Amino acid sequence: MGDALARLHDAVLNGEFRGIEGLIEQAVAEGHSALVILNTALVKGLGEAGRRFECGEYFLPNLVTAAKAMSTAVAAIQEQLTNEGAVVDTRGTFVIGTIQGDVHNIGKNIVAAMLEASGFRVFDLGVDVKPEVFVDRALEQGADIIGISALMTTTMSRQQRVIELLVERGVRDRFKVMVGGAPMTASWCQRVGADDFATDAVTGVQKAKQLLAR
Ligand code: B12
Repeated sequence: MGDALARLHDAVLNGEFRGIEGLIEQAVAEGHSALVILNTALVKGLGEAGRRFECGEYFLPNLVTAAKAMSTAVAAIQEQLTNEGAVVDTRGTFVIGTIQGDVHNIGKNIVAAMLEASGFRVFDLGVDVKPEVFVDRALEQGADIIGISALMTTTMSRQQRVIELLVERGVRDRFKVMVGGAPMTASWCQRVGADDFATDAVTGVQKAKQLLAR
């Protein structure tokens, strides 16, 4: 790992959000692409913070500052992440949000940035989004794909509610639906009646393109 990448990894892990934009600039100056910075430094740093939280070495305040450092770094790199795609044509409209009860948005924001980089028009509904709001906004925006993020086993079930509402309103076949987030599996995707799922942004974008090609 380059010098700036290693320092970025540690800055996220240690929750040192002040000055993290400067480290991003340094990593870019060292010639690293936004995707490399994201995957080799930032995601790994936050992953290690998550591991430490799981085994009791880190407490919630540590996780909060690590997440703040990650969010600051992702915001600093977002424009470059989008520019790296440099796609001119619009592939389709993607309405994305984190489901009700869940405020995890780091991964969702990365997916949104990478979708934009790949030519999608993205409407980001934010976090803690009610199932009804997914459906209303998708109809308003003429979405092609609805993407529902959930990071917790306790909030996953509400993804299913979005699909039930689409069926109840007789509009299920107007949209492709993707469920996303670390706890997603093929069997969960099938059980809730989604069209596809992803547990990382790169696969998510690939699958979104495939869904529209069908
Ligand atoms: C950072 C973090 C936080 C931060 C979130 C900050 C933020 N702005 O997002 C803070 C500190 C606020 C937080 C709070 C909580 N958290 Co938390 N958190 C995490 C942690 C460490 C990392 C999540 C993350 O950002 N990962 C990095 C990103 C890049 O990865 P990702 O989120 O998986 O996203 C990728 C994919 O999932 C996919 N993807 C995501 N969304 C979508 C959407 C679509 C459409 C597609 C296609 C793909 C896709 O692509 C993304 C990019 O590659 C995880 C542990 C872990 N290892 O996942 C716990 C974790 C998710 N949290 C957990 C818990 C319990 C909580 C709290 C309840 C803690 C508490 N006691 O208060 C609260 C809940 C708050 C709430 N109501 O939502 C648990 C959930 C357990 C469970 N039952 O499922 C975890 C698993 C930790 C643990 N093992 O205990 N958390």
